[in-house]
Amino acid sequence: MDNAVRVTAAKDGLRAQRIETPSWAYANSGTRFKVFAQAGVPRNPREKIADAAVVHRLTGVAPTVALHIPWDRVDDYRELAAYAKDQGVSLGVINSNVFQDDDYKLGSVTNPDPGVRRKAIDHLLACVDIMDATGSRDLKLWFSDGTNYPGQDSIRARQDRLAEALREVYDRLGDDQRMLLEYKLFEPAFYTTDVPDWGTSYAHCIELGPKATVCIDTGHHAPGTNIEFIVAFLLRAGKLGAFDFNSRFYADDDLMVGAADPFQLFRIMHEIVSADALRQDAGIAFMLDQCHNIEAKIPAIIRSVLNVQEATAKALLVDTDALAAAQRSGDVLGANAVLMDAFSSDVRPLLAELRTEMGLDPDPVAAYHREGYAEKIIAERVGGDQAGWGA
Ligand code: PSV
Ligand code: MN
Repeated sequence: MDNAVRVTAAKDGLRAQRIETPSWAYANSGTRFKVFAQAGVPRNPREKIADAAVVHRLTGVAPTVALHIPWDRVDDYRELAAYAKDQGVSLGVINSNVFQDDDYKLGSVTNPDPGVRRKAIDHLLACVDIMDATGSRDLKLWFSDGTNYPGQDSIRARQDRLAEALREVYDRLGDDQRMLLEYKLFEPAFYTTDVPDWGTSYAHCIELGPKATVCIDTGHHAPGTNIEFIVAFLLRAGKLGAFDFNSRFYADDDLMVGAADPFQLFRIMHEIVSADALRQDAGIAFMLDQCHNIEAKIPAIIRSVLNVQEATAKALLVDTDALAAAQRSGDVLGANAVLMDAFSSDVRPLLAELRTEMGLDPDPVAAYHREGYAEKIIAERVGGDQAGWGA
């Protein structure tokens, strides 16, 4: 394939790419030390959706917004979906939340108390009802469940309880609905976590069946973990369902994707592209899961979308023929050079050109600042309670 053909193919891949933004990234967030409120922040799910629609209008590749229940609880989800449609976006993954009630101190679906387990499972089932109303395909499950001290609870019994809960929710899914099981090494539990890694998630998903797949949150690993290996393994097994993209320097930092380690993001996207899994019908949801604690939220989300696009563009520009030839002949340095050439290329002009072809501003961040949306929401969103964690 010559370079011009590769650039055209890369543009096609980029044009078809879809990146989902999270409703909570538009709201106030912080650390356990302090949440710094920002002016103009949404006060309800509709205003979050309106902000997500701006991101989509300027980038052209972010047409869905993920909801988090109960943070985005409304009386009528069909009506919310219709509102989203009017804004030019649609509702995406439903994120369940069984980590913020007092009842969940010792866990949710793995809690030793069957009454608490019932409450948690009922919430997950209610999330499937919401999916029916919004037309969402995916239910995302993340459990903060675990223990802090050796002996606190039976590790094995907790796995049994987890499997039982997952089974009940799995059996409630419709034919076109899926379950995404997210893992996280630690926090808030510090000794054991009930779904700490991709292997645990994968094992449960295999046991459950084809509608259960793994969600990789890039911030949920031990430092130094080779995430692209996990991506490659799960792709091969047909069990990669989604990404929660973000960056981490230390733990679950939830910073902008591509900010801490753009090379890692490129390596991940290279695995995706080489497995031909960028296509929408490959069924992988590419989502952001970020919190913008000190930076302006909407431009940070736009920047994040652009960062994913840049890593994807580089991955699409890899000279696959040269790479395969170098790999076949055992040319270690040659193979590595092919990959590094693609990573080192400046794809910003290509992306700017693509945006112009798509009828977009070539610089979405500049366009955002120019059009005065930030000033408009600061002026309009006065009074009421700003949305944030737990609201
Ligand atoms: C947990 O840390 C997590 O990554 C899950 O995806 C949650 O739903 C999300 O964060 C909430 O911010
Ligand atoms: Mn996540």
